Amino acid sequence: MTGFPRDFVWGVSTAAQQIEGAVDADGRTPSIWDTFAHRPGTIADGSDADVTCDHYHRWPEDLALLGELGVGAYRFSTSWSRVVPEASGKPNAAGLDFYERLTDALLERGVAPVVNLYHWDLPQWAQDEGGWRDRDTVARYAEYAGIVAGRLGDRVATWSTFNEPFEHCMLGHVTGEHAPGLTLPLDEAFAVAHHLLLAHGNGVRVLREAGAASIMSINSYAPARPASESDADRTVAALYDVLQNRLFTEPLLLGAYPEEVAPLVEPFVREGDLELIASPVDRWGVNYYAINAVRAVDGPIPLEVVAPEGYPRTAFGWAVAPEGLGEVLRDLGDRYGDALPPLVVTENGCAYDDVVDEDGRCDDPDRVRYLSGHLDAVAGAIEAGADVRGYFVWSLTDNFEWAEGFTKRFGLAYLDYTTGERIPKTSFGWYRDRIRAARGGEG
Ligand code: IFM
Repeated sequence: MTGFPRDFVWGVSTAAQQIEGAVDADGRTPSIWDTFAHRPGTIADGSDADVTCDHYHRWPEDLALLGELGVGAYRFSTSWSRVVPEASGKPNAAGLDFYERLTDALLERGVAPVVNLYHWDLPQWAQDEGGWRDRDTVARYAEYAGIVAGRLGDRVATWSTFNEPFEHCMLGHVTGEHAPGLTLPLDEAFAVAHHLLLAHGNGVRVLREAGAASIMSINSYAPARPASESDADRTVAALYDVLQNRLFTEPLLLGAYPEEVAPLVEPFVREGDLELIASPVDRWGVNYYAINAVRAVDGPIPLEVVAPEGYPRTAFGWAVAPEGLGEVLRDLGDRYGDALPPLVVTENGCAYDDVVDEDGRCDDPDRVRYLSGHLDAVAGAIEAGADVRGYFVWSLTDNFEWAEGFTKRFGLAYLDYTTGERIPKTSFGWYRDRIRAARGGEG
């Protein structure tokens, strides 16, 4: 059990759209994901996000789970369409009350709230006004950020502006697999990328004005390997590395787009944008799940991402490759040096086909192996010099896994979607014990 400083932050992460349900309660209006999920054929099991884990009503049970786990921090996101349900921009007091109750209850339990302002759930009204293709959405995001920070800013120390803009941009606006389900040509999608980044910059400004102590940007990383030795696969693996690992990171850290894509983004960039985007942040959120292999294909998107050969796979088909996490943590330091703030692993986890046995237990040894291996990789990276300050498991309970609906279970606790019951899995007790041991046996 070496490698974890005593003040290392142990946490779990969730997202509003995936857990809250209650999509029309207390004034909330639809997000793009509510609209998308109700469109036939979009979600693998034909489900929607109307109820999910019903966290909006059952949050005290989820807080009790956090207490049992003994985590020091809980990362959740606020739902924009719960806080600002209409294009008028008027704040919804009932929506803000919910997040205030949650925040206060976390603080009472000694769990630090980590509030993420955007996890892919744009209000439908904002999409109808043009969504992220439209620069005006940046200003709407800043208004929303100011409203949340105005209500919670005196209690929440740690904030993040966005989660995984790469996936939201590409899956939502290029491949159409995610909401809002657009299939824009890649060059038009760079408008979306730039506006997401600009909104982040505005978010940092607004959060600083509200006195935020610590602000994060959260991006996903996946080492990219060519699927074969062919020149075509090598070329698209390099392109994928730029898009997945550098397109969002370099403007944020260096104030410049990677030269491979800069001319394509340039039409959307105005004076002062890059300075704002590169506003200093305090922590760097790293989401990691797998190493990817990339192969060349014909079509408007010239590449396909597949699992590399030779690794065990999760139920999602993703490679179980803990060394990839170590590689990501070390490479960020190598690539960006002093420009890189201290790192936090803000998501790491795996989907398996978990079942509850006749004794009511859910045994998930594959998840224990996965998490254990990845924590070892984090410890190894720290020993090798990476400045990693925290680790958050995705996720507290099984939840709505976007286009996969409820078919993919990532939770430390099993969610019975018929009764809403939360059943801690073996991995839940394992994580609790691992946290205790890392803290030197304290509860
Ligand atoms: O469930 C998602 C989460 O919303 C964003 N990061 C990846 C997770 C697993 O796919």
